[in-house]
Amino acid sequence: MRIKNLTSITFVAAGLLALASCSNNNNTRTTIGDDGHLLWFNSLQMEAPATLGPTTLQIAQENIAKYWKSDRKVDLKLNSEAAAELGTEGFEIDFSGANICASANSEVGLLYASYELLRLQETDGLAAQNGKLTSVPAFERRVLNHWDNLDGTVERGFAGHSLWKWDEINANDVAANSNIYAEYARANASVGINGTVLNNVNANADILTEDYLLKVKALAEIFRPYGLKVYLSLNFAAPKHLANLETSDPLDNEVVAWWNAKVAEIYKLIPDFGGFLVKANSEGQSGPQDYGRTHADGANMIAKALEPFGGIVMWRAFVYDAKSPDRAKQAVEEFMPLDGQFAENVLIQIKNGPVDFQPREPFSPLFGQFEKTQAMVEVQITQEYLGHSNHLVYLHPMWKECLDSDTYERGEGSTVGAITEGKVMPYKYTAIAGVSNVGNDRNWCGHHFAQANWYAYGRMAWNPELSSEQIANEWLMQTFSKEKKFVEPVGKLMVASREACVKYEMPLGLHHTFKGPDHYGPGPWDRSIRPDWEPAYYHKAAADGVGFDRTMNGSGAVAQYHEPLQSLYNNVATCPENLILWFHHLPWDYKMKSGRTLWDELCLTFQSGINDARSFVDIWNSVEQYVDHQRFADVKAKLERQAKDAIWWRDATIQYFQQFSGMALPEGCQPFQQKLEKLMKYRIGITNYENPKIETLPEYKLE
Ligand code: BDP
Repeated sequence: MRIKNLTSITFVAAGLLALASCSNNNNTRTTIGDDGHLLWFNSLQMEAPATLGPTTLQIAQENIAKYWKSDRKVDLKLNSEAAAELGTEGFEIDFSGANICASANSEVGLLYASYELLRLQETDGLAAQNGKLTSVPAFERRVLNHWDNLDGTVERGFAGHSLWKWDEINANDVAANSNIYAEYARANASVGINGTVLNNVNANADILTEDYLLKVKALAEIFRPYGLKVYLSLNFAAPKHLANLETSDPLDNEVVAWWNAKVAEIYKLIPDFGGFLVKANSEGQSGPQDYGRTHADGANMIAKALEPFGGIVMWRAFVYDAKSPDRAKQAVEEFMPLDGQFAENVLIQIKNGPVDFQPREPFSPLFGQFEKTQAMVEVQITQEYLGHSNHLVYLHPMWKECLDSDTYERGEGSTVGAITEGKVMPYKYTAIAGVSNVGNDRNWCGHHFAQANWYAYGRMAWNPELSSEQIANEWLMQTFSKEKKFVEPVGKLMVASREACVKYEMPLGLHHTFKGPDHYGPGPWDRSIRPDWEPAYYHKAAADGVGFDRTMNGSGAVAQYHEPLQSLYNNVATCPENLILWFHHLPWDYKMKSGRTLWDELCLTFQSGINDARSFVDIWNSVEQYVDHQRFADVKAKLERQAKDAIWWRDATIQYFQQFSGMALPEGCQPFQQKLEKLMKYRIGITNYENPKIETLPEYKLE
């Protein structure tokens, strides 16, 4: 059809819309949110916010004025008398009177209260409320880490390009900027996220130039009414790069003066600037060790500059050396000798596990070991190792597993969560970080269900007690449909999806068996420029068995855990089987608790992961009537892809291991669909970590 003029375009568009709604039955909400852009505001059909304008209080008031549907009036009250324990961000909602009364010490507390009310309304949670609901965030700083580069690419980003259009950000007329930034800030505020690190930890020093800082200021002004503070990743060598100093030595007076002046310049522009995130002396990034100084010297120099302004340093513990026989031990080895040396406004930002965001790792032992240093957890929301934005993997169960892990370091109950919330030792600052999965894709996160991970991260950072089920269900109700026949099965699917991914990617404690460097797809044979980037470093598959011996007879990493964990992990008979190959190298015919050999168990666990992924397609097909056609089709295609990928992962990993075990597939396993030789030849064309473009995906059949 040739479209001749504007009128006919409108006509065609209207016709398509009409068609779309005809093709769905009554239960389906065919809305303008079909493309997923409205996130969890879909059920409210929230309008796009203005880029700039209303104050925090006005946003809270408008939330209620526009979107509150009940006859009961809501009063928003600032500075209530009873509210001291609510702190600066908490709120109380009193449902007992004729009017519902929300009170808080600050405007942002009321803003959070308004989102809580809307969430309760949209998830049928109001009826259960009759007394007072008090809500105070568990972590003071609930931060997103964007690994966004200044050139617009996103490291490990799978949702298009960076949201930040640095070339287009208008520093002189903030209101003229795109309102996507306000939409982004609103989404964060609605789930309690109050900080955002705008740039990649592999930081370009240029972010600290005046040109960029003016743009950062413009973004900060858009974010401010939503309670969202801006932080930046810094490049430790910035004094050399930007000011041509001869050194970036943290004990050099000129360097110290440069940072002091730079920090003062930032606070002049952005009075509520949150602070810096630092990746130093890791994977080629510069750091204090370049000058014979320690992480503490480096962190404290920056911390001192920030201190008068209330800023913090989040100094990452992600360090490892190519020559080490066990990378999992290195953060403890490098940071424990510095315990007690860090300034009060330094937090050590530690990945949940000791290696690198694998589908399952034990918790990092550094959390418990620190006695005098504030630790914070870093989780990864973007699915670097969990199927990128092609797989539906709801990550909350994985993060909660870490927060709920008991370190036993300060007696029973000193969980990672309790420690980092400052409940075990008093912390001046508490924080949590999540590596963002947001890009400029229309649906923000690449996969519609990846939005749930952004949502869940915020909800967890505010309240780590919430269950995975609750968060999944409330997200589904707001994002898709309140229909019980939809929420129940799909909620279960979400909660099961992380374990499914562990099973089809790398079960029983296996880790890092990916194809590099994109970390998508199986590649246990893969080679790299560094031995510790090669899968064989981790799986150690050989004729005598598989797994990494981290016992006292092996690398000794178990010794970094407090008793009873040390003995529990060290002893193969007591080591949890879901981590057994993390801690033990075992013969292929090792007898598992099920009575099966390790080999059979491995094959059958992969198969069970395939079955789960396959069942997700069926579950999704069964709820078609409750989902708009566009999101239904998008998710269906990705779920099919995920189920095929699960077979691919199994085919490749098991056939590769079979070369060493010499054992056959046990009964209950589907035959291989593709031969190892062929699978080893597949190359995936991913460049710049942008949307994965798989050019040569092996052909798989689902049936
Ligand atoms: C690894 C990523 C790499 C990051 C690094 C980090 O592969 O792209 O730069 O972590 O956290 O997981 O610094």
